This record gives sequence, structure tokens and C-alpha cells, in this order.
Amino acid sequence: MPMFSPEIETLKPDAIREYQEERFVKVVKYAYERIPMYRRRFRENNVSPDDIKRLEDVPKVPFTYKDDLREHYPYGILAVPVAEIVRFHSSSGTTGTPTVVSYTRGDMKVWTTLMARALATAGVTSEDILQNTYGYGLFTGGLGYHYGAEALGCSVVPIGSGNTKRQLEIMKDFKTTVLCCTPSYATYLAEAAREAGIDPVRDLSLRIAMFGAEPWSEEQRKHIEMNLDLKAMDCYGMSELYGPGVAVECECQNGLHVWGDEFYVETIDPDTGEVLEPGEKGEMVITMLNREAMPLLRYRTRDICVINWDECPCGRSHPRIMRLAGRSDDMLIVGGVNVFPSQIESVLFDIPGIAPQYQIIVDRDILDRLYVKAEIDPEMWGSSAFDKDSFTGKVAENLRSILTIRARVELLAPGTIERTEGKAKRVIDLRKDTGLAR
Ligand code: DLL
Repeated sequence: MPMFSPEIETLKPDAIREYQEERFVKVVKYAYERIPMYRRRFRENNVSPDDIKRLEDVPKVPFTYKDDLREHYPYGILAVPVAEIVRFHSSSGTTGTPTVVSYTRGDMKVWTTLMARALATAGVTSEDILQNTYGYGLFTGGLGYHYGAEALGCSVVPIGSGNTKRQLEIMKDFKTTVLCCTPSYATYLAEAAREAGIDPVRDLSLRIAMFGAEPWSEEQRKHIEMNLDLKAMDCYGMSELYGPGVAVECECQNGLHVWGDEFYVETIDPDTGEVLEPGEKGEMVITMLNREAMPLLRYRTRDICVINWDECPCGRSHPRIMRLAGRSDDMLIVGGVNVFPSQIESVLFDIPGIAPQYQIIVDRDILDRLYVKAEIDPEMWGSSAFDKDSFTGKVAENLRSILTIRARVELLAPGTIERTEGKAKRVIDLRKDTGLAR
């Protein structure tokens, strides 16, 4: 598969480490000199940038948190004057003060390259017609993919999110070959295609999908690949870290390459902050090595993963993060038991007859209660053999054996759960609204 930046993508791991060391030391000084928050943070932790000389010193550098961005809304963490900013992106602010992420012209160049690299790594070429259904605007998905795809030479269809009927028409008429969207929207598109009598094998030309922006499972991958007749590639990113394009799967699909020339990635124990070895599961912490506008140091992503530096058969030497195991703040504690939504998804997707649409609700009366609502697929729903009560019992039993606690299961008619054009809202924790969540 042709690489976008072959010399960089195949650097020897030692050379990557050497480059990272040199850049890490520089970016620490850069952030310290230009951003008052970092000067304060270093002083509070009795650390000086002069203490950071090699990668072994990295654990001395204080962490940066999402709340730091909120507290310094909108321009407080800028390392350059606002006049040097050419682009702002921002979170929606639905869960509090929004965060703003700023880019200089140099940052934009890097981001574009990273996105072009990500697309090429996933197998996209300049011959492809790429339909970008990520939201254009303050969300990083739309414009991030857009510029990367243009740099790679793809023919871009900048349709943005929403209007599913038109998405399908364009996909068919333009002979779209690459689809960029959330996995939950792809599930919805597959369903809408079926309802519109569109047969992906006969009527569509899709070959690759770039999925990300939300957690998704191997079971969901299989389901979408089968229903849209394409290869689904995983692409990870975060608004604060250049949006999509931080890490991406190659054709080997054995983890997502994180670009070591831009990101220094560590895993830590989320409770103690202690740095873990490659191969140990922990919270991903990332330092951006060349960012001009907002050089975040040791940024706590809250995403849980394992780092792997083993050689990849694709020839790329950059470390891989193994498929995300959820977020540390996604984990639900129900009656004292840790429950990851991804566990529930895996159980549901493994049962034939359950549609890939579900919702998890937790509330508390005296004790915590876990509800799982899942749709039945239309074929099963219409079949005379379908016995709702015994099927509900089977789902509840499968969940209990994995989660070790009981969930109240409700099976719903096809189409009952609200569909989404962006990120799915699968978990509703009613305890949070009442201050009861633990
Ligand atoms: O979702 C950036 C993005 C856009 C990534 C388009 C990929 C495609 P945020 O809105 O800041 O940014 O959300 C970031 O989404 O911390 C993860 O928890 C989750 N996430 C992103 N990609 C993946 C993925 C964009 N491939 C948060 N697998 C991250 C699992 C993902 N979770």
C-alpha cells in the first residue's frame, strides 16, 4: 500500500525515539516560556524545564487536563498571539464550558499531512471518491478529513452530516468509494439503504470506510462490513490533538499506528499517574511534539489502551495502540461492579436477531439499576418463531454471565431507538442528573 510520507513512516524505532527526545525537551521549554499556566504548573510541582533532558524525565512533567482548557476558555492556553491563529475548532459545550482548540498556519500544514497519511495508511488513494459525512464547522471531523483527502488527491464530496436520503442518492450517483462517518451513522445508512431498496453490492461502489469519533466493537465492524459491502478501518482522534488522524489502522488491522513524529504517547495508571510499560493497559497520555498554537504537554485523554512497539508487517515502524478499550470515565459503576458499555455491546451483537441499536440506562432507587434496551432486527420481529419473553430471558442471562450483575432487558420493535447522524448517545446515567453517580 503506498505510503504518504514513506521516509517518516518507516523510520527505525530508535530514530523515532531519538527525534521524540529532542522534540520533547524543546516543546517543554516552548510551553513553559510562552504559557503562564505551564509556568505555574511547573512551579507548583517543583519542576524546571531544565530538569527535562531525556525521555526518562518525562514522568516529571505535570499532566494537562481537559478542565485546563475549559478554565482557560477561549484563548488562555495560546502560545502565540491570536493574530497568528488561522483556525479555531471547539467542542459543543453541552457538558459544560466548551473547549477551544487553535491552529497556526504551521499546525494546519501538519494536520493536513497527518490526515493524508491516515487515509493512505487505511488504503485510500488519489483515485478514490470520498464522501465526508462528518460535520463541517467547529467539529474537527469534517474539515480534518476534507483537507487531508484533498492533499492526497481524492475527489472529495463535502456533504457534511445529515440528510440520509440525499447521502444515499449521492453515494449511488457519484459512485462514492470511501465513506467517512461514525460507525453508528454507517449502521443507520445501511438500514436506510435497505429500506430504500438500495443493494450495496449491486448499487453502490463503496470499498473503504473511515470510522471513528466513538467507541465501536469488532462485532459492529463485521455487521457494517457485511451490510455495506466495504472494509471498515478504525481511525482515532480527539479535538484537542488535531482531531481525527492521531492513530489509524493499516491493512494489517492489528492496532492503530500513532504517528511518533508528532505524538509522544504513554499509558499511565489513571489512579496513580504512574507510567506503564508497553503492553500494559492504561490511560493514554499524549504530548504533541510540534504544535505551535497549543502545545499540550502530557494530555490526559481518558481513553484506555495498550501501546505496542512490535514490528508491523506493513513496514510502518510507529507504535500502535491496540483497539480502544473504552474511556476511563465511560466505565459505569453499578452496585459496586465495574461495567463497560463495550461489554454490553459485545454481548448484544453476538446474539443473532438483535439489531445493532441499543441503549444503556442506569438509575438508582435505593440500589443501582441497570436497564438495557435493544432493538430486534426486522426479520426476527416479523417471524412467527419469535417469542419475546424467552428471548428477553436469553439476553438477560448472557449479560449476567459477562457482567456478573443483573440487567433489566427490554426488547424493542425495529426503529424504536432514535438514530443519529453523528456520535451515538448509548449510555444514559440518570444518577448523574441527581448527583448520585459514583
Ligand atoms: O471525535 C475526533 C474524530 C473525528 C475522530 C472523526 C475520528 C473521526 P472528540 O469529539 O474530541 O474528537 O472526541 C474524542 O472520541 O477521546 C475517544 O473517546 C472517542 N474516539 C475517537 N475516535 C475513536 C475510535 C473526535 N476510533 C473522543 N475508537 C476520544 C473509539 C474513539 N473511540
